[in-house]
Amino acid sequence: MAEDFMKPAPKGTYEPIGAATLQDHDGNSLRLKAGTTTVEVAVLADGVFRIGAFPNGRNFRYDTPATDGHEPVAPGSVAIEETDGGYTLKSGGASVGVALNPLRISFTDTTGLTFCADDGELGMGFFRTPGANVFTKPLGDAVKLNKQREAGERTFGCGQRSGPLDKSGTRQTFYNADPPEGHTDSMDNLYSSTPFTLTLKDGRAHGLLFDNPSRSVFDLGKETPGINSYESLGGDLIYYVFAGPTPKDVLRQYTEVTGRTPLPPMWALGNQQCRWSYETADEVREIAHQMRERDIPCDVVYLDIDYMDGFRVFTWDEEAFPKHRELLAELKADGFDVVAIVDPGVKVDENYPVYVEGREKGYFVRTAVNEEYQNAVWPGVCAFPDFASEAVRKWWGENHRQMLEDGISGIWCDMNEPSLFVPHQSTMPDDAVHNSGARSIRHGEIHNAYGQLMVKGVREGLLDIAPDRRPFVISRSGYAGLQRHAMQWMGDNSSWWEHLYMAMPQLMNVGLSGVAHAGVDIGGFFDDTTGELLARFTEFGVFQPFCRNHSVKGSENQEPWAFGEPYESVCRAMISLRMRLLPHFYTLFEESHRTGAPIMRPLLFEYPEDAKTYAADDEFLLGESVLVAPITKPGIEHRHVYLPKGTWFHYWTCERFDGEQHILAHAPLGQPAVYLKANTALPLGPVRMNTKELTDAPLTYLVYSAEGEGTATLYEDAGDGYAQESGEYARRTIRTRAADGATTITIEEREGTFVPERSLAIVDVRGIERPSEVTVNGERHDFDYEDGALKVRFPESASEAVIKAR
Ligand code: MIG
Repeated sequence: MAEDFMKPAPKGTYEPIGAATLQDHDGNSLRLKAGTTTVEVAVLADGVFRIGAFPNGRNFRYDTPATDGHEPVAPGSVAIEETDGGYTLKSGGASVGVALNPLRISFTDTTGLTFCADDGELGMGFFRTPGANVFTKPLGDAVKLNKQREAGERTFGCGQRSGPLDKSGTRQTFYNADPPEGHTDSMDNLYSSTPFTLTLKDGRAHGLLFDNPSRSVFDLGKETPGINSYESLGGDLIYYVFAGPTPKDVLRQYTEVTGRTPLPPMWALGNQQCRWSYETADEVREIAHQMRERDIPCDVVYLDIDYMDGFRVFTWDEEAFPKHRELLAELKADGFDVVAIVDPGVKVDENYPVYVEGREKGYFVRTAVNEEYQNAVWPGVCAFPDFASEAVRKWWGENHRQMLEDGISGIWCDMNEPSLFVPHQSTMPDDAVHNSGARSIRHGEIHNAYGQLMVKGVREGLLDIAPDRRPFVISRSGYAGLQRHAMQWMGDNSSWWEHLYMAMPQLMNVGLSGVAHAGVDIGGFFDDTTGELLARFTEFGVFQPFCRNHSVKGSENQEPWAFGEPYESVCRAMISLRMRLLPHFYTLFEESHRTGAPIMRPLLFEYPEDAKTYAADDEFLLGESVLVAPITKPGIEHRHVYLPKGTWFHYWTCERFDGEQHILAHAPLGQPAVYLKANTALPLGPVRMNTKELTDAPLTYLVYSAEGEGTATLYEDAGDGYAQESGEYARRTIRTRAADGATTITIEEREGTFVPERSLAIVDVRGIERPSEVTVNGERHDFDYEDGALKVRFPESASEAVIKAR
């Protein structure tokens, strides 16, 4: 059977669910019966619906890793109405309609638009194979859902992908794997699977989560233009529908079910330097030293697999890293946090306590014939923790205690698809068994969630060990809801211009799929980069939520200084700009934590009614107000940019543009095309070598002013810990209004009790003529005006500042 595990089992014949009858109902759900299948239709929150079909007399269960056992609180007021031939459940203006004969389900949003209607003929159903048994079909019957695809409907999301933003008319496979070098469209499934789509139709957004962590395929109008189908190898048929009607609503609704990104520690937003591997303590010291010596801001250095003793997790190579505690303390004193890699494979070694303990406690995955499942990874032959079990996750988490006590700040979880060496870059067979927990589960039933269950254990462990700190966990693999536990990096991209381009649609779809904290390796992982590619990659990379340069063993060095001038200066300037942008990034992280909104946003997220944004693959918004359009080809300085509705200013030259327009941007090396939205203040901090460096330097509100008005937000807190949850944060709204020759900027009173260190704030207004006078809170005030920039300083303590320039 071993050689068959990459191939799905024979599927059998599809049988749609037929007529159903009502069994019972409560305030927000109906239970129906169709043959031996029980179907539940529930309203979980306004605009959030859940459908579950449980075949063969199986019980209801929704506790997949996507929800992590959390269920939104049902709304108080669901109206259940009997209709001609079925029922309607209505809540908050959106509804689900259930027709009984045959059982077909459809939805209506608050604008009255019907969406996600079952295909009349195919509906939902199961693939039956007479005579199948647990060896021929270890996962039972495959399941399939068929929905009508409306004319003009466009599909986005689908988590981590290699192709363009728009997935309409394609087939997408969800099966976590460590793909061959050089991600391309020929293998659409990568390390992580988020079986979620966001669709747009007439500017209205809806979402669908097909919650099944076994191998799944979405066909988004490819096989049959009028059908979207969603299919999994086995298990139950559970899906959630999110009624929108804006993309923001869909992300809020989706993350109500799958969870939101916790606030990261501030240091994790700083610049990070990695390589496979900095192999000795002295090499790590040298990298840290170079960063400081060359004035290149850096918060984090990484330890890749070579810090371990023979790749045994939770050990140190004492020769290459003698006295590692001293090394970590020295780095800390110099403002560096250190993140270390931990893979799931545990070396089979009788003299290695982690293995021996895991084996004795029965904590490893078993084979179909109940032996320890073993395969080779970096350490040689390994066993694999059964992360589906809570006890195993707890044990795994606890194993990080010494690392944290030694001074490691964050944990990087790699190879957790899991990736295996035999055969090369394969993964665990579907018929392996997870039986350390409450129930026995075939690996194939939860394959796509293995990595996510690992990082759940790591995050919870770090929280137990250091309850006052915010855990920092990176994962390569994940499933829907990964954002609750870890941030995600995109794995092994290549040092190719194509991959600089690909990073944008990839990260935007990841963001639309709930994972806001994400990034690709700057400079590219595989292959050798060049000075120009590194510089252009960095021009893009510093705008990612996660900013880390990383590359493969044996490649050319690609630290920011590796190619000399002019590239080193470009990298320094870009990384310095990143540091200046941290107040804005942090504000976006807090918004995402509260609402699920992505940080790096496709234009369509803010402008869903403008169809021209749907193909804007190579530009993005940071929040609402910063538009970035990187250069992704060698030897050019110009590119096309689409500016959406509104007034925009070029960041470097202050040139003004009206939106809903295609323009040609000039972007010489060091000046990537960045545009700021008029009247939307951008909070900029000082350039620091790291985020721990104390500063009382003023904060600058950069405002490009044009007739009209706008608002922006600044959110701040201590940058780590949890005091913000009891009110120790500071949120300010900044309003800008330009009319009748005067620009008025109101920095509203601070909400929350956090008080920043600085004593001064600066308002820096562009796009206006030299004013004849400036007033602050009604009093005439000093100002500078130079090169078209008006600067006004005022005390940070001003509870409200109204700055008027006329
Ligand atoms: O088999 O730890 O994606 O970032 O440097 C390769 C070594 C294992 C893959 C990760 C990459 C990391 C590398 N790892």
